[in-house]
Amino acid sequence: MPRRIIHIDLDAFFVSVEQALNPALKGKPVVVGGKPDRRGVVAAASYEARAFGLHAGMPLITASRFCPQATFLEGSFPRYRNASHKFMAILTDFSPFLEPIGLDEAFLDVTGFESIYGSIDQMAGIIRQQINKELGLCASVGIASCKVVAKVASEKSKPDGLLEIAAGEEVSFLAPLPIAELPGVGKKTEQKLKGLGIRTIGNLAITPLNTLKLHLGASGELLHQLANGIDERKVEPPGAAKSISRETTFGKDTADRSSLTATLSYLSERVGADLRQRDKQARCINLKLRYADFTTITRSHTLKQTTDTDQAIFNTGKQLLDKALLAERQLVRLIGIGVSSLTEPAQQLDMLDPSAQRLEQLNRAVDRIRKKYGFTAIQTGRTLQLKDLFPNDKNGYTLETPDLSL
Ligand code: DCP
Ligand code: CA
Repeated sequence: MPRRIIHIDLDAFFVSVEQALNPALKGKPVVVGGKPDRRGVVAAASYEARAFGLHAGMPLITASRFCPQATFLEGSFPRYRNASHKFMAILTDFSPFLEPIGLDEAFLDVTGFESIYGSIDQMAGIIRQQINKELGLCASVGIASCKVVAKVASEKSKPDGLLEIAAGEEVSFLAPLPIAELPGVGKKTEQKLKGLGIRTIGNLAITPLNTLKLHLGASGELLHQLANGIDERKVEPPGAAKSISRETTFGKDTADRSSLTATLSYLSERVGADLRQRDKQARCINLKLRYADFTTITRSHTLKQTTDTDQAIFNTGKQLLDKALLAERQLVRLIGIGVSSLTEPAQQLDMLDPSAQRLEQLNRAVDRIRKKYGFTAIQTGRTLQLKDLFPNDKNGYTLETPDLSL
């Protein structure tokens, strides 16, 4: 049975939340990211500001030159998180098959729901109205038979739009669009494809698979399928994880502290990214070690305050590791780090010290870049050392444990 999938994405999210709180800002060029005399970049720009060429990632100082009359706001992450929770709660009322992506985006599988709402198009209309009424925000919607086409359709419908692609029209809808508009094509891939004379998604769809595999490796095959509107990926509700952990076995048992620390740091970043993707915080940090003789130990520490930062996970893991290494002098075969006692994020974060908030925002920014360019696009000094230990590609290091999730 052909599926019907909705992709929904809030317009100019951070800015729109500010405009809903202060209606005097509506219809005006507004930027969230900070005052232009501060170093930093635009996090979100209203569509009125975009008309002046402003966009996310642009230095604030450049933004203020292009559009001096814009209102520049510091913004408040807890406010956006709060709005995000309300947004997701509205969506849950419409379908249990909900997959949130970040704070302001989600997929819904609504196959068969026509009979309840008349049509999926009408259903999406009701969802958009409700979001507007309850949150004062505009959402754009794409409807299609698979995730990739629904996502591109919502992007095309922006702002405040709705675009449904009928079954059978996926390929003709995608074909004229520039390759950069296909999810999964980042800057590097775009350049490579252009080098091969491939400019549109349609060009990509008819390029022989072998050519793509030769130039792009395994991701060539995936992109070829997506360009042809073939995307079997399911809408996956996140599920209530009780704990999140990552572990790996070393190729050769080791007692080398810097290798152990580098691996721990990398695994902590993986756990942190997963935790933030689920929008959860953790109270308990757990370290696991297996020694050369296969005895396995776990050591745990309970934090005073819940966290979702890579740094807190690593720092606690490192203390547990140092203690364990002092107590046992054997070579290490496997190392793992995990978090448990998961809770909803604390809402009073803005009352804490600003450095905690900055760290939170830094981690979120790193997550976004990694989502776009691959996990190893950003590395810390500590994990760089892993280059000598494990092979890596854009998705991360190839560790001995092929499936890093437990
Ligand atoms: N964000 C950020 N830094 C970026 C990109 C995004 O802080 N480089 C934040 C601010 C955005 C929010 O994430 O409001 C959602 O990102 P989107 O890419 O969905 O962008 P917007 O919602 O702002 O605009 P659009 O209407 O294009 O979806
Ligand atoms: Ca958005």
